[in-house]
Amino acid sequence: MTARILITGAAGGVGTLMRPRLARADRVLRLLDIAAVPPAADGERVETVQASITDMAAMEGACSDVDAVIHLGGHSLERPWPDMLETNINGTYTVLEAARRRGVRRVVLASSNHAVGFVPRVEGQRASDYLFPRPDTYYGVSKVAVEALGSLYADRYGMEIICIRIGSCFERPKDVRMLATWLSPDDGARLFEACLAAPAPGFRIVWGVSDNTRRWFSLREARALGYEPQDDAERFAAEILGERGVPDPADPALRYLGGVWCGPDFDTAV
Ligand code: 15L
Repeated sequence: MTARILITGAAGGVGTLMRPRLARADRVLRLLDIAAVPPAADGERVETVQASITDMAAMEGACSDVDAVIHLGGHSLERPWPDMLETNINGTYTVLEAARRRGVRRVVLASSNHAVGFVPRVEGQRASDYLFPRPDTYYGVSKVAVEALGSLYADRYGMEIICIRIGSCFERPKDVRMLATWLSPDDGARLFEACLAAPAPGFRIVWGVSDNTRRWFSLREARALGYEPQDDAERFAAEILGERGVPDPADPALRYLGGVWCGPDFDTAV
């Protein structure tokens, strides 16, 4: 049977990386973004929707005849509070409420390491799943709210909600911290597939990270869902350390899970 998966934020960074990787012969991807989504290529089983995740009528329409939602939409960097409130928090409420109204039972929510960014990093230890929130920015607060909304919709309405605290999902790690926090695009797709396929997950919070040699985060809960990472940022280590130099262990960028986002000067200018 053909499944239809709605992906919000489909024209964004992670959405663009996931589009080809989540394509399957027995699946239609409904790609939604406030920006124009590139149209379906020949043979691609894709529907495109240009709409805001804060528009309830549009989101209800987008959730019609959908088997699951992957919610990536929203700001992915620090922004002034009103932007976070409207797009990330109200947007996630709207997505979850529209999904509920249209009977979509499973929603995968993109959370972030910045929900717990102010957790100090302990050398040789991996941050556990379900860490209590310690956001490092308004963006981090918005991701805590995303998780809280997911928890509410799971408990109140019996929906299946998986929040992924994504590390750094890019084609390749960009700096020394990302040798620990990298989620390769291929592993990202493996993790989303596990989230879509897991039987009766209820509510979960998992780390989204590859099996990096220098990994800071637990993979226990993600593996329990069926995720089997296959990439390791270590293959980029020589190149990145060559470019950036070996870091001072006292470097503030390595002191907290959130890296430079925890610095006193980190603001909306990023
Ligand atoms: C995030 O949540 C951001 O969306 C992304 O741009 C990266 O900066 C990432 O975290 C990170 O911490 O590397």
